[in-house]
Amino acid sequence: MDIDKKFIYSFALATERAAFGASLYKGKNDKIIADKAAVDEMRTVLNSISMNGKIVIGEGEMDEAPMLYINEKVGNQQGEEFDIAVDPLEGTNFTAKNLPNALSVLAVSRKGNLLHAPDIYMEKIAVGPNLPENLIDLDFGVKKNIEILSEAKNTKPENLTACILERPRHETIINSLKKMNVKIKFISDGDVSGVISVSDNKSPVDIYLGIGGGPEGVLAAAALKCLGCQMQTRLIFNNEEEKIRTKKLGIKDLNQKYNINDMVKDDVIFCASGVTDGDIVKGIENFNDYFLSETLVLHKSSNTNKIIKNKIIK
Ligand code: VTB
Repeated sequence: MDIDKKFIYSFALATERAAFGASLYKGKNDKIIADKAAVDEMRTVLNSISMNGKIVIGEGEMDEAPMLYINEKVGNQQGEEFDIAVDPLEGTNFTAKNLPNALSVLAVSRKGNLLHAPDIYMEKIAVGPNLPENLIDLDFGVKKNIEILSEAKNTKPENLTACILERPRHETIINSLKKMNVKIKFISDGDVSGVISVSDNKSPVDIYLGIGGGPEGVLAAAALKCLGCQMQTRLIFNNEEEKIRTKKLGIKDLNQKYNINDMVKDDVIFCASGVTDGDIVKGIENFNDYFLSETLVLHKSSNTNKIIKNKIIK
C-alpha cells in the first residue's frame, strides 16, 4: 500500500532539523558531538509526527545507542505503522572537518518493507536509470560488469567513470578498473551520496562499486528505487558475532544477494538534507533566528523527485 504524500514534508523536516543540528559543529573536529546534535534534532521531529513509527536502521542496538536505536518507537504511536531507517549524520568526518557532502538521511516505508540490515559491511554495485533490467551482478566480477555496462551504454570502458570509497580493501577492484582504463572517482566517505551519484545524468558517474556500511546500503537503495536505478548488495561477515547479530534481525540466508526490491519492498519516502555543501544538495546556511536548508525529497508512488529549499525558524 502506498504512503500518503502528506507525510513527505513531516519527514523532510526531520532531516532538515538534524542537518541544522550537525551544522552547528561544522569544522569543530568532533564527530561524536556533531552526530549527537543531529540525532537529538531528528528524534524530536520524528516524535512529533502522528504515526506508529519504529526505527529499523538507526544508531545501533539499544544498549549502545541511547537514541534512535534499533526498535525504538517514534511518533505519537497513533495511526499508520512505519518502519524508518535513519542516518542522522551521514559523513560525521565531513562535518567534523568541514568538508563537502555531509548529509542527514532517512527512508520510510510501511511496516515490514525495509531490510533490517545490521551495521556490518555490505558489498554494493549500482548503475543509473534507463538500462536493461538486471544488467549487473555482484557475481559477474568487475571486468564483466564493466563490459556489460559499456555495451549497454554504447561506449567503451575508458569512457566510463566508477565511484568507489578509497580504502585498501578495494585494491582488487581498483586494479581491475585500472586495467580496463575506467576512470575512477574516489570518495573518502559517504557512500549514500556516492551510490546516488549514478542516478544523475549530469554527474560523470556510471557505476558505483565497493564495500561500505550495510545501513547506508539500504538508505541508498531507497533513493535508487525512486530514481529508477539498479543496485545489488550482499552482506559481508568478518566474524561469528556479526553472523549471530544478523540472524537476530531475522535474516536467514546470510549469502543472499539483494536487489533494490529485496531491500525496499514497497512504497518509500527518502529525504536527504545537506549539512555541508555537496554534490546533491547545498548545506545549511545559518542566520540569527532562522536557517536555510536544501533537501532532496523522493517518494516512489507519487513520483516526487525534487530539491526543496526551506527557511526554518530556529
Ligand atoms: C561506510 C560508508 C559510510 O563510513 O560505512 C564508511 O557506508 C565506514 O567505512 O558512508 P570504513 O569502515 O571503511 O571507514 C561512511 O563513509 C560514512 O558514514
